[in-house]
Amino acid sequence: MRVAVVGVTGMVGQVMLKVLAEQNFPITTLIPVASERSVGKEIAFGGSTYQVVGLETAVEMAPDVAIFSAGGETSLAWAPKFAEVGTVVIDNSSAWRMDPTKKLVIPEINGDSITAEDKIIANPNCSTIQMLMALAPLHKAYGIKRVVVSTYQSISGTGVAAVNQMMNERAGESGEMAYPYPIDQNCLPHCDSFLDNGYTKEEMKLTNETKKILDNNINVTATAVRVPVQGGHSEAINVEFERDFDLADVRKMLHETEGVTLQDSPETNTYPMPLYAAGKDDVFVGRIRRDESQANTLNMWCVADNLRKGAATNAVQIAKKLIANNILTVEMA
Ligand code: 2RA
Repeated sequence: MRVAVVGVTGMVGQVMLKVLAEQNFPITTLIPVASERSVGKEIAFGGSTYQVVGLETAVEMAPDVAIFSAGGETSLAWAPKFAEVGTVVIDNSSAWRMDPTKKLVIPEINGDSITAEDKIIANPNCSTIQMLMALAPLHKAYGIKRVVVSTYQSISGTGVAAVNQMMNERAGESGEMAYPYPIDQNCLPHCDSFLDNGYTKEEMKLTNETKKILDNNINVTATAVRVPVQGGHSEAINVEFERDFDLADVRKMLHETEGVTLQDSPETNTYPMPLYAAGKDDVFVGRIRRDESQANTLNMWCVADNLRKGAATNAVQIAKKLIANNILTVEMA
């Protein structure tokens, strides 16, 4: 299969290459795509070396799949051009997520909704993916009415400049400022830009994407906070159900959910932490307990690697779903 990775030199692009290799995705030709300043750079993959090409050239090469992580503007301008030559685009930006004609997919939840007509498929936001991986099985069992979520998002979600700022601050050095305030030793209730309703775009992604993927009747209110953690997003989730639940059943359901690992044993200080979730593909759930202040309501703590299941791994899993559902065919070697 001819696979383009658009934004290949970025943090998510690099993780995409890693995950494609780890999962033995059936690539016969890799087409690494980046901005003009990177054209000609060599990328090692699967025992071969490939040269980075620009977008125009990549479209002419008509890959079977193009996995994008190159920002919304590039996706809006170029995803349709790839689709026109028959490429299936899986886009990690927010550009297409709320487009009513585009599918927004977490393979374990709604991967089977994809059809051969879907030429541009949107990857949800990282914080949405991990939250819904934990909530989807519980919604089926008890019917979710409302979610109150606070996120503790790693600095890698902002980008390499923010990671550099934090590391410089930690080393007592000055350098490029990605944020107007210090990141290290600080918490910033400011992920993405502010909207007229007082929320940030990041917070409204949790609301809007939950409604699109899981159920339009679910009410979500979010507070997204940037914390001085290099990798891995954490979330404190309070969820109110239509019906009562049994804690043992909740734990059993989550334990049995593919892609979710239960880490919930307070007596042994066992709970999810971003430092230990980094580099892994599962969503880790713990601190499960009844909200004693309100009927039919549960608290939980959820952690995942925002560059893996929150972005690259979910995108690669969508591509694998296309093969499993015979939407993409693998040419025999
Ligand atoms: C963040 N969700 O963590 C975004 C990543 N693009 O800022």
